[in-house]
Amino acid sequence: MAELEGLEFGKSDFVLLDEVNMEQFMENLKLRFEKARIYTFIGEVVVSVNPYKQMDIYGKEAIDAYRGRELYENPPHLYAVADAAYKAMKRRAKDTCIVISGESGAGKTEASKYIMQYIAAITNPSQRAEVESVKNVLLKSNCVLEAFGNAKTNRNDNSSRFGKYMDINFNFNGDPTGGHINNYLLEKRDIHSPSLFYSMIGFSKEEIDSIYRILGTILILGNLQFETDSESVQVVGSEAVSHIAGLTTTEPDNVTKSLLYRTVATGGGEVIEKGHTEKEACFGRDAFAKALYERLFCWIVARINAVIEVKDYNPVLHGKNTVIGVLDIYGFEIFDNNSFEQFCINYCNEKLQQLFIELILRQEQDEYQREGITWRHIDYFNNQIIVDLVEQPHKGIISVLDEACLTVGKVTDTICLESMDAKLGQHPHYTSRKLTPSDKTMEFHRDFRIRHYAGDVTYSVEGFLDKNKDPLFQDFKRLMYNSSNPVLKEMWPDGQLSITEVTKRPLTAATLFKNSIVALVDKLGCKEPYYVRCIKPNEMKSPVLFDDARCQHQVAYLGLLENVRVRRAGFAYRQPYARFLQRYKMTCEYTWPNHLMETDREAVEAIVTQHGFQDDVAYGHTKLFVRTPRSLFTLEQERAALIPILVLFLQKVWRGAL
Ligand code: AD9
Ligand code: MG
Repeated sequence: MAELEGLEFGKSDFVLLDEVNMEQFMENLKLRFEKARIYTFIGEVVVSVNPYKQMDIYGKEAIDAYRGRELYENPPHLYAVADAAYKAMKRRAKDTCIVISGESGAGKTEASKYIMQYIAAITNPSQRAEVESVKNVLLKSNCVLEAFGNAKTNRNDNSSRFGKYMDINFNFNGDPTGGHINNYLLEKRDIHSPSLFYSMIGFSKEEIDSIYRILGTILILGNLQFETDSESVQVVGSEAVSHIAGLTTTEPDNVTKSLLYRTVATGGGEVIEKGHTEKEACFGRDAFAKALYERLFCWIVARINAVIEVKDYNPVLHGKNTVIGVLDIYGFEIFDNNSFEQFCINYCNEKLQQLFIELILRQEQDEYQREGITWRHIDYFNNQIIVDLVEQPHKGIISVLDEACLTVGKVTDTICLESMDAKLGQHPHYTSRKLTPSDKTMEFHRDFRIRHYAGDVTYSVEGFLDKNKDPLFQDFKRLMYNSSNPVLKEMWPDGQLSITEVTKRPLTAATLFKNSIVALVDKLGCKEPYYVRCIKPNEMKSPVLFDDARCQHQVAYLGLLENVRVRRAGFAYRQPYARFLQRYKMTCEYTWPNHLMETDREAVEAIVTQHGFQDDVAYGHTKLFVRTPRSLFTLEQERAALIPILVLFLQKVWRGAL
């Protein structure tokens, strides 16, 4: 609860509001934004508003001010959370994670970069070369991934089209030893003009050459046209094909064949070649370009992981290996036209909200109950019901989609929508709009609506099935696998299967995505979480505009008010009696060097009473709960002042002077 700034900048912790309601919350948020105070705490959570201008608050001076300090000693800042996560990791050997959430353009990626920079700045004070090189690679990997994974959208000029979770591993010294990156669903639209990149780490010349060749192929595919003459489909012009063959080191004839035909196995096990229609050929070409990009991206992530992987770690020699995870993942998206990608992104945000509820709200309440502390129950909306709507086996939307994709024969998006309507029509968070003619066109809607925790989103079903299936014909995979370029071949191991072997259907895109998000949530769930909640102040990318309605909507769906309520009703700090005693027993005459009381709890009571903050605490069955961090701050200061005296004392004892 930093109160170090004057009140003209508003309250630096929402917990300090006179009353917890939306009006006061928004007033404070707006005032702080206008005074260029873009960060505000809710206890340990940092709420950040995108300033849309360069701020002079990230330099060396700021880093020094936050290094090793307690959260409440400085004004709210990303560095304060980064330091808290780092301290928990270093002092208590806890794995921690920093979850950065918010909608597109709210400032998540920028925040993750500042956090990484901070961690890089405060580690390895002795400048050991091998640690410096690890840090360098970790920071640089971000540029490479951004060059590949970002695109300009109408909501953000530099929008991440993939979610990124990065684990940073630390040794017992608290220095980074390596890391690991997971990426989630690279959006496959609008990536026909990849940006070039320059900072390659650990790639061989041959690999870099291959990357450029693949990018070249994608660009050519983007311009490749088909024409239909006398019933057969042709590629327009012959240069494109020979270009592609040259770049991918494959045979031009095979390239043409893959573009115009597909191999199919008949029911009797016969293998035949079937010519594409022009439409199918276009579809195949686009799927090929997208798959090339996607595999290239995954391959680059895998290569970066190979470089940053922790090597030669010996737990016996090096102690426990701890981790800080940083998650930067696309926020909730509501566009004019929402499709499969938005469906996945929004599902992911439901899962993260569920984790937030789980960790912050429920755990907090459960603990008070367990410890026998009087506690007023806080009502909050539990979005599990929406998570179930999407992911429940046999019933949820993903399962209906998958079923439709696996059905042999022609299942269209509309048929799939009917099946969803039939199964989910009664669900309180699902609305079918199929039977309502749209007002202007009198056409029937082909969409469904989900009442997300963040608001209603209408999804158009068009293209859902194609995007959910693996749309790439096996012929392209085989073409790539047969390339004489080893790098390319490595990216397409599934190309070695013949058509009769490809019987088992690959997992659908939605199921793969779901599995990766479930794994992510498991990973986060076992770490101590820290949160950065990003808010986008306006749609104009303006540094001066605070759009009240837009901001209020975000505050509502991020659950920030509930967060404040829980925090206020609760206790900022807690510790088992024994641990508390061990740390602070030197500050009280009754407990130093050892107490004579019956229980540790009584000894702790003696310390608390001696320092006069008995009204600020509650005694649980096993732990002491402290309402405001200030009380603890006093204890910490006293302890810090006593330590040198104690050391002197002990030295004298040691030398026999006493
Ligand atoms: V998306 O879900 O990837 O589309 P993000 O990641 O939430 O989105 P991003 O971090 O890319 O948003 O921020 C968008 C833009 O806002 C940046 O390109 C900056 O121009 C601007 N921004 C965000 N945070 C800051 C900041 N702390 N200081 C200055 C900022 N500018
Ligand atoms: Mg981003």
